[in-house]
Amino acid sequence: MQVSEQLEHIVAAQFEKTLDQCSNEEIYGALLQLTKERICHCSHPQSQRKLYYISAEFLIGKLLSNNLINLGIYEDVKTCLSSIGKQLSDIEELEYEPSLGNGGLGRLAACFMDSLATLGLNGDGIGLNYHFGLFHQLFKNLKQYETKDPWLKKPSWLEDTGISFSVEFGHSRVTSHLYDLDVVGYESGVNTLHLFDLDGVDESLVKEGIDFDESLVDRNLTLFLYPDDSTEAGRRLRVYQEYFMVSNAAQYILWEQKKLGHDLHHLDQYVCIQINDTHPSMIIPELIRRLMFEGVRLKEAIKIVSHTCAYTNHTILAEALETWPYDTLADIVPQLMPIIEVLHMLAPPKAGTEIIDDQQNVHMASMDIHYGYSINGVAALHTEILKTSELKNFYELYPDKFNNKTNGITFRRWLLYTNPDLSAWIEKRIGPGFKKNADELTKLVAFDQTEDLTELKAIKDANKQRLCAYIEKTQDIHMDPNSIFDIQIKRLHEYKRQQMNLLYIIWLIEQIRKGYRPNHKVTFIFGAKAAPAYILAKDIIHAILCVETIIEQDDLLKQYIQVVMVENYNVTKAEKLIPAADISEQISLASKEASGTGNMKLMLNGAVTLGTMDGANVEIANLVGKDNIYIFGQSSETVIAHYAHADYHPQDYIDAEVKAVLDFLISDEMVTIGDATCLQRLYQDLNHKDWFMALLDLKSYIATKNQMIKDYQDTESWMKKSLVNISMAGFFSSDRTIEQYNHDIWKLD
Ligand code: H53
Repeated sequence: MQVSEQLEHIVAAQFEKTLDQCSNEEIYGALLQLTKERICHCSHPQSQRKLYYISAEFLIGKLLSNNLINLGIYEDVKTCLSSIGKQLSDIEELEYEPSLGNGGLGRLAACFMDSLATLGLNGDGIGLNYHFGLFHQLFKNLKQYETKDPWLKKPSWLEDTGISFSVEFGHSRVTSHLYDLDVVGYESGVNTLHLFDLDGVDESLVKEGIDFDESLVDRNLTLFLYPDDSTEAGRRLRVYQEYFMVSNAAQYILWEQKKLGHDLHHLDQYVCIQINDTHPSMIIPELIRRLMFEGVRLKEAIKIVSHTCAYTNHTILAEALETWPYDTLADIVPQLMPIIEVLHMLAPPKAGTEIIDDQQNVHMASMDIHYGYSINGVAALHTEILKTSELKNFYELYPDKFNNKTNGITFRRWLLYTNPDLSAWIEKRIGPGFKKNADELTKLVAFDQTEDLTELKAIKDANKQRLCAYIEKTQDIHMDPNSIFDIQIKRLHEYKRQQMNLLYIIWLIEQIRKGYRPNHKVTFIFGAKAAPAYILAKDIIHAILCVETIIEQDDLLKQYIQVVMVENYNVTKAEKLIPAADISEQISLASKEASGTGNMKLMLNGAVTLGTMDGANVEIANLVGKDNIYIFGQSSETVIAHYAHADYHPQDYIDAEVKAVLDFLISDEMVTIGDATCLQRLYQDLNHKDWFMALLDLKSYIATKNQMIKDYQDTESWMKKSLVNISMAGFFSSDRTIEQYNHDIWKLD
C-alpha cells in the first residue's frame, strides 16, 4: 500500500479525520502506527546462535525519521506531508528523545543495534527502561543546573510484552516488567531491544532532586539513569540497577532458550552474551546461579558461562573500571557471593588479576576477563594499551582472548539522515552503493575538481546556516555563518580537555587585545553535560559561559571570535551540529580516550580533525594522511611515562605567556560576572594539579590550531582536505565493526 493511502486509513480509523484535517500531534501518532505496521512485515534474523548485547546504556536518539529511512519510506512520507502543507521536520520535533545513556558508550550500543539488524544478524539488546534518562541541562547564572528529563510519553515506540520476572535483593524482592522496542535495519530485518522496568515504578516519588532512597527500591529503581559513583548512595543504586538488569537478562535468556527447545547444557552453542563495559558483569555469577537452578552442576555451569560471555572494555580510567566493596555486594546481592568466592578461588593465582583483592574489593573486570572468552578494546591504540599496560597481567595469562574492535557509527543516522544534501552529492558521483557498503566512499577521492569542491562547500555553508537558525531559535544567540565553526561536543571531562580549548580562546582574547587581528572569524562551539557531582567539570562549564559573555559584551573581540555553549547537548542537537562543523576538536590527553566516535561522525560530515594521537584519531590519521588532519601534543607513551614516574608538574609548563592565560581565569573581568569560588578552584587545579595535563600540550595546541585557521583561508585546499576525510570515513561504519565482532567473537552464522 502507498504511504499516503495507509496514512489516510490510519487517521480515518483513529481520529475519523482526513490527513489534512489532522494536527501535527495526530500525524505523529499516525506515522508511529504506520511504522509499526510496516515493521510487522519485516522478519527477525534467524541463526542457531543468538547474541544478547547487554548494556546499561542505549542512547538511541529519536526513532521516527531513522525508522522511516531504514524502511525506505522517508522520502515518500516527506512528499505526502508536503502535499498537505506540512513538514516532516515539524513532526519530528514532537518526538521526545530517549536519553538512555551518558555518551559514547550508549550511542555505540545504539549504532550496533542498527548495524546488527541491517546485516541481518540475530542479536537483541537488553537494558533498562529508565523513566528519566540523563538529566536535562539548563544554564542559569552562567552555571549548569539539572532537571529531570521525561521521555516516556504516549504514543510510544515501546510495546508492553506482559513478561515479568522476580528479582531478589538482600532486603527486598521486586518484580520486573519488560518493554520491547523494534530496531529496524536499513532495508532489512528487525531485532528487538528489551528494556526492563520495575513493575509498579512510581514517578510521583520524583521531586526536585535526583536522590535515591534505598528503602523505596521496589518503586524507584528504574526512575533514573545510573548516577556517577561519587557518593555512597550513587554506588549502591548502581549495584541495585546492575543486578536488576542482569538478573532479568539471565532469566529472559534462559526462558527464551528453553522455549526454543535448546538444551541448556549446550547453552554456549546457542547463545553469546556481550558484556558492554563492566556494568553488566554480574551476569556471570547470576547466569551460573540460574543454570544451577535448572539442574546444571556448578563446575559445568562455570564452563558453559565462560564459553558464552565476552567482554568489551571501553576505558582505562580507573573510575569506570568498577570495583565494589565486598560488604556492599554481600548486603545487596548476598546470593551471588558464594559463586563470586568460587570464581575467585578457581582463577589462576596471579598478582594483579584477583577478583577479590586484599582490601576486600570485588573487581568486575577481573571476573569478566577470567570467565569471558573474549576481551576487546575499542580502537587499535586502546587495545595495545590494555595489553601492554592496563591489563598487562591478564594479557600474559590469556593472550589469545585479547582482540581489537575499532568502534564505528551507523551511516544511516550520521550521514543519510543528518546530512541529506551531502548524501545526494555523494550519490550523484558514486551511486547509492555506499549506503550498504561504506568502503565505496573511497571512490570519492577522484572528485576533487573545482566544481565538485564548490558544491561541497555550498552544502557545508547551507548546513552552517541551518545551525545558525536553530541556535537563534532555541537559544536566541546569533552566530555568523561565515565564521569557522570549531566544534567540541562530548561529555564534559577533564581528560577530554575542554579546559584546554578554553585556554586557547583566552590566549586569543589576549592576543587580540594586544593588537593581533585574526584573518578569519572563529565561532567556538561547545556542547557538553557535566555529571552532577563532578565539581571541576561544572567549574569548566562555568568558565566557558563566563568567557562567552565577556566576548559577547566586547565590541572588539566579538568582531573576531564568538563562543557558544549549546544548552542540553544530546543526540538531537548532535545531529544538527555535526553537519555544520569545519573543525572537529578531538583533543583528549593521549592514552585516555579509548576510541571516540564523535571524531568519526564529524569526519564523515567533512570536518577536519584537530587532535592528539589518541583513540581512533590514530586510525583516522593513518587513513587520511598527515596533510588532512592536524595532530599535536605528546604521545601516549610519554603521557603513560609521566603517570608512571609521577613527574608531571604543571608549574614546569607555566611561562609568562601561559601565566597570563591562567591569570585571566581569576581576573576582575571574570570574577565580576562569575563565581569567584568556582573560578579559583579551576585556576588552582590547573596551576597545581592539572591531572589530565592540559598545560603539557597547550603550546603545541595553540600553534596547530593557529595553523589550521590560517589554512582555512585557502578554500579549495581546505575543501580537498574535507573531501579526503569524507572519502576515508568508510572504515568507521559500524557495519564493519559488527562484521568483525561477528567474525571473531559471536560467530552467529
Ligand atoms: O565509550 C565509547 C568510546 C569513548 C569512551 C566511552 C565510554 C563511555 O561513554 C562511558 C563509560 C566508558 O567506560 C567509556 O569514553 O572513548 O568511544 C565507546 O567505546
